[in-house]
Amino acid sequence: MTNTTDRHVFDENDIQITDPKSYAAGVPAVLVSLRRGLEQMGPLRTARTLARLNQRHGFDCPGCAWPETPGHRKAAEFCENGAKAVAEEATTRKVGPAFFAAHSIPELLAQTDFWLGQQGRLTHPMIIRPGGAHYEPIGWDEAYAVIAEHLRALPSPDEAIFYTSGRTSNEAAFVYQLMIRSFGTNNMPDCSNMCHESSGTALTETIGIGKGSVSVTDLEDADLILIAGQNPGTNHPRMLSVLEKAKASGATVIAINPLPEAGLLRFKDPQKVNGVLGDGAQIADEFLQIRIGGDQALFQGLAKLLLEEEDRRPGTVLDREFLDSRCAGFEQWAEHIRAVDLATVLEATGLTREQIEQTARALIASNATIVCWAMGLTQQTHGVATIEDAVALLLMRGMIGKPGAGVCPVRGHSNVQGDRTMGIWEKMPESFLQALDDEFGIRSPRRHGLDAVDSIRAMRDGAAHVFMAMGGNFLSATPDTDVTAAALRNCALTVQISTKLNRSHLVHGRTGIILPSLGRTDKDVRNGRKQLVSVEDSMSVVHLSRGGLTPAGEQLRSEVAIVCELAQALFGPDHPVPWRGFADDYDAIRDAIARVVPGFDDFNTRVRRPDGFVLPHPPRDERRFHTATGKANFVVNDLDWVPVPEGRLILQTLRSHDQYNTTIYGLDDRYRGVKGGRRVLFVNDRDLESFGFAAGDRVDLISEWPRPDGTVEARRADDFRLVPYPTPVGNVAAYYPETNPLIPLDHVARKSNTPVSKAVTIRLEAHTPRREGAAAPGTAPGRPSPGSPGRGELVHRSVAWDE
Ligand SMILES: Nc1nc2c(c(=O)[nH]1)N[C@H]1C(S)=C(S)[C@@H](COP(=O)(O)OP(=O)(O)OC[C@H]3O[C@@H](n4cnc5c(=O)[nH]c(N)nc54)[C@H](O)[C@@H]3O)O[C@H]1N2
Ligand SMILES: Nc1nc2c(c(=O)[nH]1)N[C@H]1C(S)=C(S)[C@@H](COP(=O)(O)OP(=O)(O)OC[C@H]3O[C@@H](n4cnc5c(=O)[nH]c(N)nc54)[C@H](O)[C@@H]3O)O[C@H]1N2
Ligand SMILES: [Mo]
Repeated sequence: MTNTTDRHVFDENDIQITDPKSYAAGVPAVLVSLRRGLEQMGPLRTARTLARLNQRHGFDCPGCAWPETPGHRKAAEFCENGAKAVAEEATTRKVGPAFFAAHSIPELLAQTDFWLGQQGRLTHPMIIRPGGAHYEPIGWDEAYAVIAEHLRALPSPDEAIFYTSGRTSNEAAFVYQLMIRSFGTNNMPDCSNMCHESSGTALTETIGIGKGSVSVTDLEDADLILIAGQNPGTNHPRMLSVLEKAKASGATVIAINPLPEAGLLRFKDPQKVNGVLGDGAQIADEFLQIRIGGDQALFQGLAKLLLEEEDRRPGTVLDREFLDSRCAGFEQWAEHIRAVDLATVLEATGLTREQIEQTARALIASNATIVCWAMGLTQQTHGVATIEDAVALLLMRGMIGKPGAGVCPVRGHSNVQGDRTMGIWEKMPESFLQALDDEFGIRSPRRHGLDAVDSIRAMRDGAAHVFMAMGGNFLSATPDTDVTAAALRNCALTVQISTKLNRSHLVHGRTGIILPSLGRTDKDVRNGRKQLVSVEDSMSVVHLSRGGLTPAGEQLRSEVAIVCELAQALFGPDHPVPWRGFADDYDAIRDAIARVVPGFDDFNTRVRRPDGFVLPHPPRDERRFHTATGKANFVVNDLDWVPVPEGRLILQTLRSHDQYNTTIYGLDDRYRGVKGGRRVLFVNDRDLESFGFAAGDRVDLISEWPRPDGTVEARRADDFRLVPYPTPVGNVAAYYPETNPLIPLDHVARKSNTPVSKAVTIRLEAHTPRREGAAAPGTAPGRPSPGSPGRGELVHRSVAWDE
């Protein structure tokens, strides 16, 4: 496997560590994006592709869900990591029948995620039959027939599971959920279950709609912006330009994070001369280095200080008019908050009293406050409660439904919000199901379906037998990798509709099928006409996306076509849904969406406007709250936080600067000073010392989970380098998905069932190399552990550019 002449060969044990950077973007970012494009696509395709990224006549960036600035788009409305996402998809490397013939499943399982992703675009439908070791080509019609046969053979439709990742367009998502509900189940887990489910749950309960209430303009107009549990420099880089603008017009930005993330400290805008030459703009005015899981304590502590100031100087803090006319539950909540013990708040947050008082003063001084957040808040046991307390902090001062103020959950996948709007949810409300039934003459099932965690349980326990995924990488994205692997292998059939090879293709059911699909950048022609799709960004703006690249092969089909063709095979010619018409003309799908989904009237016309259109949002538009009380709700939550048990550490699992979720772009985390490897554990100097380790030591991570019977379940992830880092004492960080085998399936957030990826109790052991060939724990002998990708060095096949 070794080819030392190849310049891409990495020895993951040869990791270089330098000091973390205190600024994001700038010239290195421009260079990295061009280099990645050239490596994957060659010069012509790179120039052509990047010129269309996020432009009105181009395609929506398959990176994050951050909106485009309406009206004035720059020539280059993208970031380094958007360019990497595009290069990853628009690559000219290919994975076809010859590749699968050459590599058996055990061989592929031994490769790293990085290596798998680097092999290129999937080009042919493939099948692996019971007992087989290789995927083999299969025709589309035969593949559909195999899937339909398996689905029809199930005793109940609820024994099938249909996953969705968040890149799927509105049109594809709508026909997909229509097929699934026509089949008879609501088992529709999606990546949102592992992402912003806590936000959706908290916002629905408090303000009556599970979406953010602000626009880009609001951010620019804000007086005060809190950014909690989010790393925009890496994951939403275009947000930095907006923050820079907000600051130029006087906003104060407070970053709340256990880590001093580069993007929050300083930002150099590569689009501007001073960004290239100068020191860049200071983004965060204050950095609250909070302990992992301390945010609810911070929000409750702040609320208490605000209530006390109102007592001292009545009428100066609370928006009484708003509270009286628009809110419910304030008095009860305030009574609860007054009883909060500030000593506990200081212990839970690790902050000083002065820091909290200063933040309280900033909240009182601000006439327009926005709270932004992402995974640092949602992936916590008390994620829903934390967000409800953040909302309460805004509501008490009337900070919603007015310019420059509101809630801003910053979404991940580029259409994760749109997929939900289109009905990808295991518990869509009755009004949606009824509208769907009325439009199509079907009978949607009413019983709620399974989310991601419950789907794994069902497959593990033999209660579900067919698993199908519209994009994503279910195995690597979900917690408890070995348990998920066993669950998937327990299925009769697994089907992956994908653009790129990933670990989920290698851990399959008795029969496994791969269906290669077009991506966002690809030209989609049906019936001689170029088809358009639409997406909804993090701020509820719906707009078109038009791919333009020549697809990786003749065999690729669009997600819409795949769903409609499978539905025809499954339901036969007499089904009431016009599948054929939908596959040939996406305008017809949009016309149906317009009749079923609120806010989409005149969809086909409005989506063709230059900047698309904004969906209704009652709290933002008219300060109306469609909750059970008809008002904005203050919810009383007991204070919860994450103490560090003696001799243990709390691990958060996060993204490096060189990955898109489970897709690994490269092995460098530039802003955090890591080069050439991913198996690192960021740890405070004092913990290094107290545990008797030195920088660079190799350790094994063992997570501990108490069973109901009092015993402890241990999970391991082996061989991580210790990297001293400015993280709070007792709190450590490492990358996902390498650490997912450590997260117990039952470690979930209350109410949202989201895996708690940001607070896992672990201990360290000095790394003991395992005997060569010995099976990793949790796997059958001879079968490589799906969660511990092999350390095989990276070897690139030579590829010929076709453009
Ligand atoms: N380039 C790139 N862009 C992406 C993605 C990607 O992988 N790569 N993924 C996309 C997706 S799906 C998503 S959901 C988003 C994710 O965007 P983020 O949520 O920014 O992603 P994470 O890397 O998980 O970072 C979580 C941040 O929360 C902090 N944190 C951890 N625990 C706590 C805590 O208890 N309290 C507080 N206050 N902070 C905490 C971490 O230090 C880190 O800065 O990005 C999207 N955009
Ligand atoms: N430990 C830990 N686990 C986490 C997280 C964490 O912070 N820590 N974050 C969670 C979050 S926020 C999320 S959103 C999930 C992400 O979970 P997923 O969305 O399931 O994972 P991705 O890595 O984004 O999926 C990548 C795969 O999608 C396929 N793909 C890409 N584009 C397309 C397309 O256009 N069409 C189709 N059909 N396929 C496509 C490719 O085959 C690629 O390999 O992971 C979650 N898991
Ligand atoms: Mo996400």
